[in-house]
Amino acid sequence: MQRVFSGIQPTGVPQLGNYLGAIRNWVVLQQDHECIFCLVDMHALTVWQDPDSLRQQTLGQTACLLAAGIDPARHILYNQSAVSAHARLGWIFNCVVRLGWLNRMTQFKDKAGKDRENHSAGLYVYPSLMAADIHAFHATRVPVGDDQRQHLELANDIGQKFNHDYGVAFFPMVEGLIPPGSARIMSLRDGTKKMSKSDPSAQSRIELTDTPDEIALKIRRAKTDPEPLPSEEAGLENRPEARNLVTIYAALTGETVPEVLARFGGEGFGPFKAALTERLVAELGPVAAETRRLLGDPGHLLSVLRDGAARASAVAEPIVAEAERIVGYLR
Ligand code: AQP
Repeated sequence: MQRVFSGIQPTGVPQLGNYLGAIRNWVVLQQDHECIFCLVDMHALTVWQDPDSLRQQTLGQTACLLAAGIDPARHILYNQSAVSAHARLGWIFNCVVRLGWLNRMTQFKDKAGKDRENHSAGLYVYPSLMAADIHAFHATRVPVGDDQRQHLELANDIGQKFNHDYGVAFFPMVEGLIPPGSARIMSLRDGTKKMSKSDPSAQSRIELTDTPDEIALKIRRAKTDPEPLPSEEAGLENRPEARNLVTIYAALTGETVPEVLARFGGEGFGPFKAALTERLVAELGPVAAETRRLLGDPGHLLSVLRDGAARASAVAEPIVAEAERIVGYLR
């Protein structure tokens, strides 16, 4: 059985892009893979986090993931900082990765913007820690959203360079599982910007804990343009907000964009937004209700994470100890 590793940053409440690009796919993969799911709090720290909020968000995301269908009895769910293998292999990979490779990472450029000098070194080396997250488990499959494609390629480059530098065949190649037809879900306020947990505007995203009324309001207020929806996909050209809403609808129903347009093309946004709200509420309503219930018992959430960390350590420890032996650490 192939081993899957994937992570999510506890930087806020999971949003619709996290759900459609990652979490929904994780739930399905549990059927025929050995899965390790991680709340990557060390990655979250690459951007300033209020300590109490980080703890709270880690528990909150645990509740969301359990509510969405992650099964911690059959698979592993834990937070990254509780397993030292990540930091240890991350350091080795910092010494394997080349600066030129990191300089090409578009996510760093996007997040740092023009103010590069004032960002943490952690944000810059984020991709080598991500490579360590995966390789510490000898995971071969990594489900991620479309935005993580470049980081995954780098994880393979780092693993292969380690193998080459030390003359071993130790780290396997990793395959990204990017859901078919998956698109980047964009902000509801600006169709050219990715939907994000940490966007300052809560109106820009649907959160997994939103009530039906909040979902309805955010979709009603979602930016659109004055034209009706087109009947063909070509008509979405240069209409990023319209494209985004149609993409979300298609992802929720499993239809293609042309199929959605065949139904709604020619109509204004009013009826389409109402239909979209109905779909969102049907999909996310039960997740939000279960999340609220689980948040009532933080002790249970903590015990799920602690048990997951012990099991994750048992898998990663021999792999990382062997990498440490290969590089020449004295024990
Ligand atoms: N907008 C998106 N569309 C599709 N997939 C997305 N993912 C995130 N946003 C979108 C996928 O969700 C998984 C977990 O993401 P993450 O929390 O590790 O980091 P992120 O991509 O930086 O997500 P956010 O919400 O934008 O977090 P912040 O605001 O903290 O930077 C990944 O598989 C990602 O592809």
